[in-house]
Amino acid sequence: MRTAYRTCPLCEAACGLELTVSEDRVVAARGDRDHVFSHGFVCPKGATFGQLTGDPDRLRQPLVRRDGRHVEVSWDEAFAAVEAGLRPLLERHGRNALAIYLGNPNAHTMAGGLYVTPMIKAAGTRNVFSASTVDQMPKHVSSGYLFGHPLTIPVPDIDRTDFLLILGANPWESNGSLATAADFPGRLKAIQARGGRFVVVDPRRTRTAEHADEHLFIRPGTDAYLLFGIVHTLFDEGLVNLRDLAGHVTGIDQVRALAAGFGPDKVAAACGVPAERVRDLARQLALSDKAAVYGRIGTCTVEFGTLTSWLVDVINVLTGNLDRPGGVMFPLAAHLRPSAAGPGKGFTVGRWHSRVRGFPEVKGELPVATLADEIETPGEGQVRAFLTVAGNPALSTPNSGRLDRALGELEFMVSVDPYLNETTRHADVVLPPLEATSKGHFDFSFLGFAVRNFAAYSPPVFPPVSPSVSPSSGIDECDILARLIMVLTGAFPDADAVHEHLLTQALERSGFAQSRDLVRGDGPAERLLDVAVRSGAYGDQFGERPGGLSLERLLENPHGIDLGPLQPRVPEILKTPSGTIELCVPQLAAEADRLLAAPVPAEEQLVLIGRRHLRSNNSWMHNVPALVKGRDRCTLQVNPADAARLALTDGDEAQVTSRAGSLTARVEVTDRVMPSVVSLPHGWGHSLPGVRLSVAAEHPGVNSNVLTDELVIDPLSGNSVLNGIPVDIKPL
Ligand SMILES: Nc1nc2c(c(=O)[nH]1)N[C@H]1C(S)=C(S)[C@@H](COP(=O)(O)OP(=O)(O)OC[C@H]3O[C@@H](n4cnc5c(=O)[nH]c(N)nc54)[C@H](O)[C@@H]3O)O[C@H]1N2
Ligand SMILES: Nc1nc2c(c(=O)[nH]1)N[C@H]1C(S)=C(S)[C@@H](COP(=O)(O)OP(=O)(O)OC[C@H]3O[C@@H](n4cnc5c(=O)[nH]c(N)nc54)[C@H](O)[C@@H]3O)O[C@H]1N2
Ligand code: SF4
Ligand SMILES: [Mo]
Repeated sequence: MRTAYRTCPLCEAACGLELTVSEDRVVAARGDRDHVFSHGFVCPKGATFGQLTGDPDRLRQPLVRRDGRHVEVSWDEAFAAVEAGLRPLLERHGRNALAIYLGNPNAHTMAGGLYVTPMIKAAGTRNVFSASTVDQMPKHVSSGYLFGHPLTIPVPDIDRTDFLLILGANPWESNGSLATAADFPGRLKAIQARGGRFVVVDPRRTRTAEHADEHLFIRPGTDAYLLFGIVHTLFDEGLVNLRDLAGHVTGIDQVRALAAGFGPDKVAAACGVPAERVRDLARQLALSDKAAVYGRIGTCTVEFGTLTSWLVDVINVLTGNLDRPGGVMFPLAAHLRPSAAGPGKGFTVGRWHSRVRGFPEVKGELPVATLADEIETPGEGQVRAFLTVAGNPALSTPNSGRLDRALGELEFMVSVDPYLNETTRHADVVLPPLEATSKGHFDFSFLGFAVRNFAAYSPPVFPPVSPSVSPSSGIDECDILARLIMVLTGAFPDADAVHEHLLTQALERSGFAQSRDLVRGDGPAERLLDVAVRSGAYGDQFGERPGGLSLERLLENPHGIDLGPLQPRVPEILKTPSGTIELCVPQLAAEADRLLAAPVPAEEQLVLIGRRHLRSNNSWMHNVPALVKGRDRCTLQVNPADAARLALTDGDEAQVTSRAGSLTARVEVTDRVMPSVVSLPHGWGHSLPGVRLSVAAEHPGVNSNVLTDELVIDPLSGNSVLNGIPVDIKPL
């Protein structure tokens, strides 16, 4: 037995784990008490890390579908099958005949951070889709317009704030998102312990809401009204105070004019939050010395998602809390560098459009809500082949019943995924990456959203065995993606040539092309990390700044390296054409007008929202016994008043129907959901034929995305609407 330290790769909190390890498996996992960021915190998912990586249902060899059945083959056979399936098809129908879908775990792997972008380039298709358009795309778009770059997203400085307003987030169970904060619950309690307050706005009384100083119910999809009501009050009561941002903001008068139509009485009628509470929130935000507004997925997965995400930061700006300790701030990750001085090009969308419904490209991708259209609709540019990496769109995207049928019509499909699940069952070839314990880990995605700057790298716990030594051993995900790049380009003799090419590119981009011999690292991802970190904000600049960060220094510090509290970054970080925070662009002004003209949602219409549980992670962790045992969690929560009206009692089966589909769910009567709102978690529905998830099959649940509607989207970002879905409910 030995001890190994490793960052948990399962959610955005990036906790340090202390693993007890035998020769070939993780025997126990607990929080790493010496970790500079998580200080010993762990949740039930991190604690079952060993069971997850040791899951007997995990694929360890590639699968190829023969006569409708998936059979194990060697890696060479699998890549030959990919080549045979893909190359002629792309030659005949063109590059756009291939669609790519990138799922959430790409944000949690080094391969996702380093090899996915080159793979998309190699594919040369415009049909790129990802979990971003069922998640945070509105925040990218609003940040792009405000600050000039879609990744310039401010995070709440929760360790120093006095007052935090949380909308549409439940970090007590999700552990936070677009705000990496290990032990989010502990950090929220610390606000209260130092005399501060936090308020939660949510249609459901979540665990976060229970611990809050105040919880306000809100009608799903109506946060934009509430936030506009706050903006209106800030102007109306003379509470606007830019503080240090004065001179760095343009567009204030336009925002004042837009907000004029959203008086507290008007917004109260639309969102259900009383007018006096709207005014009071504005006053608390303006009068607290340090205040922050934080909105997350409940504010994104709605029809006015970009407008809502924008309003969150408009308030942070108008109260002078953006880029200020205790407000919302911009992290500086170790693998990145501060920007060059001066304005930038700004943010634009629409370099191309989706073929069938004409949606603009955003951040290089198209809305996943239109993927089925692209597969089903004949004509030039029709999608005929599909590549998924770490995604389960058959469960996680809207009207997934339709998408599931469309996947069955494809001519060829490849999935890079460790499970044969609801999506990969359609694949002709499944390429399973090594388990997390056999790969290194660095959070390229999340360190840029951390509420305190820090860096950590974890080496593989079990060094991978080459498939030439043991044919049943997997290959690293970077090698899988490199071999896909070979197939897609036809340009490289082997995976090593791809790795070498990317390393040369990275060195050139960093300005250290001459330092090739100084690069360290056992694997290709590690070498790219070394280049990024050494040329990054805190790096040793390949010896120019002795004592600076490098892969070597990260390896010497298995509990991570603390890089201090967040620092102000305005104006360096602003890359809009004017070099200011552009508070009001025409796209958002038009959205505000659209909201003003929109019919106020009918109060008696039943609407569906989702629900995350501490022991789930989207769709893919229901095969770990410890995480699914106990009471059935896939229930339809119904408010007692609605239950009485619909003649439903606790434990009944109900038929739930939307424009998109219909399903049967077990009813749980609870006043945790507000009247006219019902809640069903997503990521369930594991009873489809061809799936190899033996534990999940015993607790299948139902797929809530059968009900969500692919025809309604947030127009500015292309994001799906997954909350506030109109439904009819009948007892069975
Ligand atoms: N109704 C509703 N739908 C939702 C949401 C909601 O709130 N409500 N939430 C949305 C959100 S926020 C998200 S992010 C999406 C998630 O949507 P997806 O990313 O499509 O789905 P996941 O369930 O995260 O599936 C992850 C897949 O990655 C595989 N995987 C796990 N680890 C690895 C790895 O290391 N490498 C590779 N290659 N594969 C791996 C798993 O086996 C699984 O197939 O769901 C969205 N869908
Ligand atoms: N345990 C667990 N942790 C996870 C995940 C998981 O599946 N399980 N998924 C991970 C992923 S991929 C992500 S993106 C993050 C998401 O992290 P969070 O954003 O914290 O996600 P949720 O827990 O879904 O919280 C969203 C809240 O919004 C509420 N809501 C719904 N509609 C509205 C609305 O219109 N207005 C308002 N104000 N609220 C609304 C819901 O009731 C819910 O409580 O979690 C991550 N962490
Ligand atoms: S909170 Fe997230 S990172 Fe921390 S142990 Fe749980 S799943 Fe892992
Ligand atoms: Mo997500």
